[in-house]
Amino acid sequence: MGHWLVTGGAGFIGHHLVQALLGRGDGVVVLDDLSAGRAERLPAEARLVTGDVQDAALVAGCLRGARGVFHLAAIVSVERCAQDLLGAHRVNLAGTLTVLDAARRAGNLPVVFPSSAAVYGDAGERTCAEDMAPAPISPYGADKLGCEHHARILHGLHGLPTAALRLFNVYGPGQDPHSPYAGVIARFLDNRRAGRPHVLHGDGLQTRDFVEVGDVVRALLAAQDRLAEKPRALLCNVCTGRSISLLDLAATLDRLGGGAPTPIRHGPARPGDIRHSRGSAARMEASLGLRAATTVETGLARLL
Ligand code: UD2
Repeated sequence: MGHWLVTGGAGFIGHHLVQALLGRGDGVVVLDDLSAGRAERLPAEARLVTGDVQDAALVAGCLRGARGVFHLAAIVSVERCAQDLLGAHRVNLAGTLTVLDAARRAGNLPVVFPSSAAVYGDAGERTCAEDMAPAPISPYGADKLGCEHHARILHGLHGLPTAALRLFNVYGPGQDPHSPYAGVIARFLDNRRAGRPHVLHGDGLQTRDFVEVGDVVRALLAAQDRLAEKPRALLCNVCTGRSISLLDLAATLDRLGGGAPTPIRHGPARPGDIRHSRGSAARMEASLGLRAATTVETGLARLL
């Protein structure tokens, strides 16, 4: 059996996936430009190739003898994608197209990649299900939607097996709280440790569907298993189906962590912030045979 190529394998989700693959005895090649990822968190058994996913020859080289691809390399910050439109578009869309094309040329190797809840845009109070018309409101979401289309089209044209997983708000160990684009849970935990107040953007009543990184890794692996059973173009949410407000998140942290509650300040609302985000987990259960088992309470308790 050949190795797995994991692009972005030195990143937050990527390094958890690499550990899971190595843990079951699989070979792994990581392609990462280390712009956000960190080489030191990769186990020694993973072979690291430092470079750009837009480099077709490099990607082709990494795929020699491979059995499939997990394509996680991306600029994941919604804000940064809006500031650096072309740069982020090249990495997120052209980078994905480079990987899909290389996988096709290498003999239709299966490609699993994260899409995002961002493709739904602002769905109001509705639960986001895959049969809803996507309506991204950010360049990041538009590029992720473009990746989904290309994956489905290459499956139709050439039979390339692909799976696009629409990740909701992912959290867990190893998420860098100091990046300006850190997720809210990493930031709240860091505030708590440092004795700093939480700054809520707006009233704090916005809600999110928080999914633990271990569940995301299980979904990525299950998607690859489904593609091995039968070539197809899979598309599904990875979420818990439940959402909580930021105020409730802060209160839950206080309750689980004990000690003095972390004070809360309210700042201006973040421009373009989505008010509510909750996914339907029905298709994930039906097509991946998987449920996001970790509740926010359990996930937070582990992080504390
Ligand atoms: C998440 C994803 C993003 C994209 C998007 C899709 C993360 C880190 N980002 O963006 O990649 O998939 O969903 O819609 O998961 N907030 C505060 N105070 C803070 C930090 C955040 O109030 O100190 C608020 C923020 O304004 C937002 C919520 O917390 O309302 C969640 O923010 P986030 O940056 O963790 O994630 P989000 O949903 O913007």
